[in-house]
Amino acid sequence: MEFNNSILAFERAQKSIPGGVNSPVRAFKSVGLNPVFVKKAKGTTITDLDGNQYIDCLASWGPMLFGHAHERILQAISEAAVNGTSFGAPSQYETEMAELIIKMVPSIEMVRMVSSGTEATMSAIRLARGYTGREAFVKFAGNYHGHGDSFLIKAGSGAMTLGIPNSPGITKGTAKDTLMAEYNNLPSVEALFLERGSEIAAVILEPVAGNMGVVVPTKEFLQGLRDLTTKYGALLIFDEVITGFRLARGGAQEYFGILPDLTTLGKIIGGGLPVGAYGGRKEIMEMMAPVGPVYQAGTLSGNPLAMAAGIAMLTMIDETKDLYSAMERKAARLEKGILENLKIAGIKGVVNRVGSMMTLFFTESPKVTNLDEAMTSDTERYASYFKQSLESGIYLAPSQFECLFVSYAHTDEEIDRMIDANLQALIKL
Ligand code: HOZ
Repeated sequence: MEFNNSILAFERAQKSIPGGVNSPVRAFKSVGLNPVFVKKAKGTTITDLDGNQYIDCLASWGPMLFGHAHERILQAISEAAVNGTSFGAPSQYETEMAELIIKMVPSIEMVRMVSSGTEATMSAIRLARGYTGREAFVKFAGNYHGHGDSFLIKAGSGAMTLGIPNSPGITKGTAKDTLMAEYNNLPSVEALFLERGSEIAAVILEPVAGNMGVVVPTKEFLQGLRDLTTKYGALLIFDEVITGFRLARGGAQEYFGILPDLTTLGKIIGGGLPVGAYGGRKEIMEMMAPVGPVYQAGTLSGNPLAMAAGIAMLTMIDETKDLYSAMERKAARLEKGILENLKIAGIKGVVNRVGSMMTLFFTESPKVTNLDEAMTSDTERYASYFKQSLESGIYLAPSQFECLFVSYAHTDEEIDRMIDANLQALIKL
């Protein structure tokens, strides 16, 4: 494969954009390669500037359940655009979107739209603090909730990939209110509540972690968090930016049958356009201005193009009866193939999967249930695996600590090609 045009594009980009990218993990730094510049994407196929084609397993970090440039989403965007691209004033799109989210997500009675998952989590924490009158919150090592100051402490995703989980620029004053606990370790949360229960406004988590690679919670862990937060009068916040509408119509909360007080959403609900949202019980959400005193605002919040795309996306999700069963079947087949390949290639690894999200960890550890275990992965081995996969036409996340996403749009033939490419890559490691 030739990458000459991507190399030139990256050289040019680095002169005007820090690191040549607008989000760090895209720079392919941790896999030691030049990033591939995308020219276009349609369905499950990405085409780069050099004309190379890849089966896409990144899905724009999750949202492309139906593949890229889906006709219904394109049509919704173009129909909306004719009538104006931003109003900074209410439109009925926003209400329709809110009604769809409320209908589909079990715990949401009211919802506020914002423009990214980062805005959603920042606002949800502010709301939890305003509602409870408390300042601290509990976050789990390796969970990533966007780049708001108070979340960049032992953060996953790009921050972890690049070795900067605690970013400079976060003041001690901010950091002191973020209490750290270990994922899947309920006693680590109990200890914090025992010590500082009356100061804790919320516990926030990814109900399936996707930003230290996929890490699956035990049902007891989630139930324990629900019980603890209720006991101490703190709010439970599920960050469903990745899991919302991907694991089930009602997200991880429907999948596991455990309801949070607040939920944050992103990515999928914009059908690929920049959108986030946070929602929950009415009495909590009515703390937000202009009804209540907690402030949050944005000219682009509820943007008509993003709402139109999101309405089309959620409507398709609602109408596609075999969506989750089909993704489960395809992802299970891929998982089985990868596990068999590991045996054939004699390579140690752990595959964590829930529904259509999975990660192959190159680790000797028998399981990966928290950040420490995720960190035992051989990231250099992942980098070689990534490179081999790319050259066989498979586009994976450029980091060990992210997810592989199976889409409804992937065909069985593509799943077989992924399994074949996986074996070829493993054999060469
Ligand atoms: N936070 C994203 C991964 N979980 C990365 C977003 C991006 O680089 O585009």
